Amino acid sequence: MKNIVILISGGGSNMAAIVRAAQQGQWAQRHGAQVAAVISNKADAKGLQFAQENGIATAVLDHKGFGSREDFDAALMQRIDQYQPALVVLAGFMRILTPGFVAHYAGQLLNIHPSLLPAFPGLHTHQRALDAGCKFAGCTVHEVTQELDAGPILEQAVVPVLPDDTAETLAARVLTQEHIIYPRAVLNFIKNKS
Ligand code: NHR
Ligand code: GAR
Repeated sequence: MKNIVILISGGGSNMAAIVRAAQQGQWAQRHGAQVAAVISNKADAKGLQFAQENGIATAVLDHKGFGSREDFDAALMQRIDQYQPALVVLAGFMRILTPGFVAHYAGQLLNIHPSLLPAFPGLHTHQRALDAGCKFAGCTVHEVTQELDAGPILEQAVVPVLPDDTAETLAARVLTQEHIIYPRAVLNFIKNKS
């Protein structure tokens, strides 16, 4: 079985979209793949409950309990490797990962970023797109490399920016597209791995 481990920090709606796609698309039976675990760096991440309700193993590893990013990432790797994952998926995971972590999962680490990369890497993407006067925005699934939000692009989706948009209304419109492209990118990745 190809195990998928998903890292979250919050709502977990992208994680839930992937879990639902795996259930509805019978990924286990048809592709030998399953979401094996969901790991959060925040104990109060809402997505943890969804994962538990769907019979998926969960773990919390609070980065605040570690002295350095390297120590946190080492502990995170140990947790993840319990599941011998074929793929590690960042889904609203909000901690920048160390070079050691990225190297450990080279070629098997994906992220979804809420902008049309290479525009607006980093944080606060929706407000930055509004401030720049963009007429379109969107989201990008990419492979994670050492350089933040700069790895090879696998999928993108575009949404219009509307005249009265706030960062919140734009984020919500982008998020609906994230839920479409991320499960598709994960499935394609799994299929190409076999
Ligand atoms: N790590 C590496 N090495 N490369 C990438 O491309 C990564 C990554 C870790 C996370 C997701 C990314 C996004 O999609 C991601 C891509 C967090 C931050 C950040 O500044 C930036 C980008 C992303 C995720 N985090 C702060 C930090 O100090 C904490 C912010 C917070 O806790 O709210 O780590 O946008
Ligand atoms: C999503 O929009 C995701 O693209 C973004 O956070 C949201 C998480 O939603 N990720 C980042 O900003 C990473 N820095 P979710 O927890 O409901 O999937």
